[in-house]
Amino acid sequence: MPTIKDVARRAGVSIATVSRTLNKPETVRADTRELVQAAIDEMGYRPNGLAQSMRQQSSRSILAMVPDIANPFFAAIVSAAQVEAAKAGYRILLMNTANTPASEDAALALAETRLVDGILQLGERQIGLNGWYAPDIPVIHMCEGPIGAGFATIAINNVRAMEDMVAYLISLGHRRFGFVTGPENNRVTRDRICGARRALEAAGITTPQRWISNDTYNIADGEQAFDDLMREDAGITAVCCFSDHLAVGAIAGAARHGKQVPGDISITGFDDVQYARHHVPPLTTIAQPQSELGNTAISSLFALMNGTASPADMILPHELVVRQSAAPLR
Ligand code: XLF
Repeated sequence: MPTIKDVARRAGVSIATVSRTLNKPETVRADTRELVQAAIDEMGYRPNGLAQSMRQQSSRSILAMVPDIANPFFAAIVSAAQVEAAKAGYRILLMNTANTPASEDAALALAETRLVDGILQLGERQIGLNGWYAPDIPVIHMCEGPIGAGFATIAINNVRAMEDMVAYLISLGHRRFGFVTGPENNRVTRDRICGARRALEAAGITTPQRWISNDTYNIADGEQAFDDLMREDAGITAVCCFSDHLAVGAIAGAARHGKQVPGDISITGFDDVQYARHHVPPLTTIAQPQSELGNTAISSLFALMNGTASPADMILPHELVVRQSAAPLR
């Protein structure tokens, strides 16, 4: 592999000139820059990224910690973040965490060794809590992050969002619900349960509802949860799922039980992922502004990195999207 020394020799300039051409091109004369660039191209020289980050005191990399890369909800957020970051010459590195402590250790190691300049934590675990100390690195918590805890969390109001969904289903005449939630210890699951209870209470509905919690927000768990619901109460008329993935699984479960959606049973999602409008039936769901979440996270992270802002929470708007997977009670 050619080194910077080889390039300098081929271009007939000093190593310092090659280095300045790469890192501060504006300080090098145009004809010299062309000579150096030609040597780089001819030799296929690739600068050593690690050495460059050390010199520039910046890796120009941001770590996105994603609980589940198979969920298009997170993919949409990271794609938007990547486009925004690229405008400032930053790249995004992705870590699939499954919300595990081990992933925190790995992220911390990257942060400590300065291989990343900032972190977007899209999952539940709080960097700086959970027993690991806050590294001296800017972090934006997103989606599942803690609100009002002194961290910078960007998310929707999950309590309100689920309250809106359940109030809508109640307005369609539903009274017997099954709730397919995410992991019980997950902050957004707790918030969404709270929102559902508020809507039930506000409508004076006191009959016991069925709650099935899951280890994940995944499709397979949604299908399994539908079986569990039918064992507990086959007369449920609406199933409120805590993600679109869970709703797709629940709809598959309903088909196995010979139930039409929404004719026999209404099933709703949460997130409004890309496929939600194309699914059969199209999902009634809560839209989270995925592009805006990604863009805002990057601008907030840069503000923290540049010291132009201190950590502050930001609540983005959600929207109830009415499609065909829920219908008035027959
Ligand atoms: O990260 C949260 C939990 O589940 C996100 O809002 C989601 O709904 C993704 O499916």
